[in-house]
Amino acid sequence: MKKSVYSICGMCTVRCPIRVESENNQITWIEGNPHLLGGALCAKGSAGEALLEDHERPQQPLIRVGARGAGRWREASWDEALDYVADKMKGIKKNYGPESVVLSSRGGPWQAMYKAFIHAFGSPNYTNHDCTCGRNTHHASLSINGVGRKGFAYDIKNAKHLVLFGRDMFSALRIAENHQTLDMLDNGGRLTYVDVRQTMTGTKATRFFQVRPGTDYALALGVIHQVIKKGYYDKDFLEKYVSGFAELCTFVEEYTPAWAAKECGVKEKDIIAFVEEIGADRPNVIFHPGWNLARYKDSFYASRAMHILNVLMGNIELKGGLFIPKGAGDAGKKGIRSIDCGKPDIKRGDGVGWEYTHFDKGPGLAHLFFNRMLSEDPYPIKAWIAMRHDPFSGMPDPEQQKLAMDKCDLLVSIDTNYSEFGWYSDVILPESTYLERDTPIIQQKGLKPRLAVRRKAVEPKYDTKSSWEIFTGLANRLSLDDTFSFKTIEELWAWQLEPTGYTMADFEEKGFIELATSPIFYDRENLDGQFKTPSGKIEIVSEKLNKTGLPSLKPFASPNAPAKGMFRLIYGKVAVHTQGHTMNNPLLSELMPTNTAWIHTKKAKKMGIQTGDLLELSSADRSYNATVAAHVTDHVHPDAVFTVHGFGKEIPRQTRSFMAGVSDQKLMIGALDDWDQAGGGVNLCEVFVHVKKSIRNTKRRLQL
Ligand SMILES: Nc1nc2c(c(=O)[nH]1)N[C@H]1C(S)=C(S)[C@@H](COP(=O)(O)OP(=O)(O)OC[C@H]3O[C@@H](n4cnc5c(=O)[nH]c(N)nc54)[C@H](O)[C@@H]3O)O[C@H]1N2
Ligand SMILES: Nc1nc2c(c(=O)[nH]1)N[C@H]1C(S)=C(S)[C@@H](COP(=O)(O)OP(=O)(O)OC[C@H]3O[C@@H](n4cnc5c(=O)[nH]c(N)nc54)[C@H](O)[C@@H]3O)O[C@H]1N2
Ligand code: SF4
Ligand SMILES: [Mo]
Repeated sequence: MKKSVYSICGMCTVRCPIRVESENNQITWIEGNPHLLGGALCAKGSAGEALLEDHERPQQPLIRVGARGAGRWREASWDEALDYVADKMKGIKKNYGPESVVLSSRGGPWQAMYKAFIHAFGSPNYTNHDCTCGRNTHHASLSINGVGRKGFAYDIKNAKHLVLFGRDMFSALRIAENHQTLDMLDNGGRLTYVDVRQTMTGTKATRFFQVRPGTDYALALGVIHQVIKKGYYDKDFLEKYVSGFAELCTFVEEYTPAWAAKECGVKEKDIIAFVEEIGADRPNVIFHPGWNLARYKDSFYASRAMHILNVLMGNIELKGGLFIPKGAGDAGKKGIRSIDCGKPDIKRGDGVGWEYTHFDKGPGLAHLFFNRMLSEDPYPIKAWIAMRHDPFSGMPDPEQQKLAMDKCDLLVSIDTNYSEFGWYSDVILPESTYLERDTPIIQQKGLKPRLAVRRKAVEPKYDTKSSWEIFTGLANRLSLDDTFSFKTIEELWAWQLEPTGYTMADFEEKGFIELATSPIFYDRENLDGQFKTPSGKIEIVSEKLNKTGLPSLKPFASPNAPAKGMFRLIYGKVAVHTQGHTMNNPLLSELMPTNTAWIHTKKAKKMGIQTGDLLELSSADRSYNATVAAHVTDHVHPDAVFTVHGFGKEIPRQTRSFMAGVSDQKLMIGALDDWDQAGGGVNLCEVFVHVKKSIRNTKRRLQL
């Protein structure tokens, strides 16, 4: 039987709308939703079927029988596995209190359910991946605008100039955003790209700055200096909505383009020419703060500089600028319901909210759990449930994490794959792939808000379940039925939609429900109340921040150069892989089976290295070594070696990715404790590694 459903891609967390065709329970076609993406899909999205068909993913619940990480499992029924997890959780609750259980997830629109589960159980310890992703930018935005990083979105299509600092958007891609950028370029718009190496995005840019690693803040300060000097800022907007401009002017006086050029290793005249361009293009100039401006010790301040530049451009709430994402209420509609349970009033186990009071309590900061798990302060952590999250891939130094995880009586991985954490855990609860499962309805904010839902295209190939079934199964066993009262997804959908007046049939025509037919902008003359700072203004100088001992305007500190024989380790994404979880995908592993280490031509020449030679990369303390092929190029800064994240997997059941390439996070020894005290993000880019030519013989390696 032939079938066509609209759904949501799950190969990465962009969650593009898709249309999927199947015949006799086999996927025959996947494309981007024609109503929104004109059919476009990326390579990863096209490899969804390969994920589904992959026999190297867990096919039923597994319970560990050998030592942790030894890879000896027994197959279990769902009842047995859910009973096992629930019984352990009950025991932990009785002996140590409910707060002894941590649940980490990948965040995103479905996190309400996971959060509600752990809160209903009685633990405040919900956390997510964001300390290695967008926390610095998030906290930077909060400190200036009073709203987090999702408090603004970007109308790139109608912009005249998009400025990206280390936001490699044509590799680390979002299809709709890429379409918008290409449209902007077609319309004569400009793209300025800043990176320490050349990238897919840099090659499309109209201006490219290759900076010394960790000097974005200097470049931004030089730009701010010049913008102010030339008067290229929106005086009316500043007067109406912004405080602290006078302090900013004084602060940037010394940070001239000439000074910035020296710090960054770019030309002064290019900085000046760039400022002339944005002077001409404003207010339709977007400084996209990305996620972390890479992950340096001053990324919080570099991110703040991006937000300040947007404010100077006066680009907020206008076409071709930044806009506040609109929800159902803005469209005069009622919103959907979502599962919710208030957070228990107990101190968080990561110290956020009581020891670290300046951070958004929300998901806390996952990396701060580990030392506290070791010292059992403020209380012991006895279980860690990772839902669509792989702490050992997404966070640095997995060996150090294991020491803390070993204090736990229960480690659970809810995953579609074997993750590195899953392989070390006690129980794997395999989730059905996104093509085999339904998920709750979500609201997507934007200029035109909409409702979306993921629908299963085929029945599960193996004995796997959807996350709503897994959480409901656990919740029932733990007597959390008040929060998880529904029995079927249809019941949940009906409850979610009830206030809106819509029904599931309304998704059928296009796969989503449009809540507004034309873009909604607020009145730019009346934005009062939108900036949730103490003063209600956009605060360039924040009293709240100053009170926590953090300056609002921090002088630039030049980054350390690498010691002799060492390089700064830089990482990034590629268009054909997602984080650390597609390396074993049958199709994607064929497209890119391993990573390499990029090294600058001059450095390579000195070391007698050519492309294809094997390099040995060792962590600073030499406790972790990896061998990987060199990619010799002029397009990486000489201080750095660059590698694509996600490789160096050590899961024997995943034969295609087993030991392929180098793992950046395993080289980051000690990095869990090196984090931005102001922004909360882990300083993933402040890691130095030893690099030398390997004595291993490539030919012999092939024979083995
Ligand atoms: N294909 C694909 N797309 C993705 C993802 C994926 O895994 N695969 N992941 C998604 C997620 S979760 C995220 S957060 C985004 C991430 O999106 P990005 O942040 O754009 O992605 P990265 O590749 O991590 O970007 C890091 C870039 O920063 C550069 N860099 C390193 N040091 C510096 C520096 O000092 N200054 C500057 N200016 N640049 C520097 C690196 O060379 C690299 O090109 O991508 C999303 N999209
Ligand atoms: N060294 C280094 N560290 C990094 C990064 C880096 O580039 N280098 N990138 C950082 C960034 S930007 C981010 S966002 C984080 C990401 O960190 P994580 O969120 O941990 O990484 P992912 O690999 O996206 O996903 C985690 C797990 O989710 C599983 N998964 C995928 N789809 C599904 C599904 O449908 N259901 C379930 N249950 N599980 C699923 C995957 O198999 C994987 O094991 O890592 C960060 N850490
Ligand atoms: S960017 Fe690609 S992998 Fe990610 S959701 Fe969209 S189609 Fe899927
Ligand atoms: Mo991310």
